[in-house]
This record gives sequence, C-alpha cells and structure tokens, in this order.
Amino acid sequence: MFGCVNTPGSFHCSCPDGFSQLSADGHCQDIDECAVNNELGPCMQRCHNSQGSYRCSCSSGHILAGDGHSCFAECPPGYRKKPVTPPKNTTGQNTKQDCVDINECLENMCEWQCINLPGSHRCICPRGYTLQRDGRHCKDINECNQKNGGCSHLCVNRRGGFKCACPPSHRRSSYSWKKCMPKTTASSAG
Ligand SMILES: [Ca+2]
Ligand SMILES: [Ca+2]
Repeated sequence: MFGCVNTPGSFHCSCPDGFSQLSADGHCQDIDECAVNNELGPCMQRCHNSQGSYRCSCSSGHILAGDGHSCFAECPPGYRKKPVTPPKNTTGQNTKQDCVDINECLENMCEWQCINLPGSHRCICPRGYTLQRDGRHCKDINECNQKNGGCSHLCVNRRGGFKCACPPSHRRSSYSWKKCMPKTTASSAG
C-alpha cells in the first residue's frame, strides 16, 4: 500500500510511478514495462524490468544513448571495437579511437580477390571478367558484344577472354590475329 489518504467515509490510495493499483485491496503492483512491444517495452534493443522501474541496455557493439532508451553503434560502419587486451585503467573513455577497421578480406567476401580498405573493402576480378552487382562475384565479359570483339569475321566468346575465327573460305591474317584474309587458290608465290 502506498500513499493512502483517509477521506470522509472512505479512503483513497495512489501508487508511485511504475506501479499500478490493484482495485480492491489497494495494493500496488509493479508494472512490467518490458511486457509490451515484443518484450522490448520502450527500449530499442533490450529491456530489463525491475520493481517500480525498468532499464534498457544494448547489444554488443552498441552504447546506450543519453535518453536511456536508444542504442547507437560504438563504431562507424566498417569498423569494430578494438579488443582491449589490458584491463582499462586509463580514463575509461570509449571514443572512436578504440575502433579499428574490419578486414573484410579475412571473411572470404570476394570470389576472386579482395582489397581491404579503411572502413570498407573492394572485390576485384581478373582480366576478362567484370564484378557483378553483388560486389562479390565475377562474371565473364562477352567481348563479342562490343564491336564483334574487333574481329573481322567470327568472334567466339570464352571464359576470361575471346578469340577470333575465320570462315572456311578465309585464313587468319599473318599481321593480325583478329583479321581474316580470303584464301587464295593461286599459291604459286614463294
Ligand atoms: Ca576494411
Ligand atoms: Ca569472355
């Protein structure tokens, strides 16, 4: 019971913040603020109910904001908290200086080759391949789609490259592997 006041012929009770009043006997009961909103209550990430109150906390890598409810990432995207090897005996201030770049290349992010960058990474592909939209996989370039690959006659696409070919009536030019010359029946030269 909390704060009951006698009134003429009756009495009136009130409960402190965080408690709700049970109608009949005037007992106050804790309100479980965390029971709603998918067990999150008013918290962004984690909610802990207590008698007459509640408290929010955040998952690993996040810090509780000044409002006591929201969480924000300790480090900017692409960075992670530096593992603290010795126990912190300094000022104890967690600032961005404690964030280190994530080496995404250690996680096999790329089909071919990975370049780690501060705060990000980039996948690259071998010659003759282009990076797909997913940023990870490499796709063969069909060189024949662009100006027939520069071939004078036939263009044959291959994985990682292409080749030029000549129709039966032609032979490859000795000057360029992309060019075909008509076969000459008069082979008297030489
Ligand atoms: Ca990185
Ligand atoms: Ca190709």
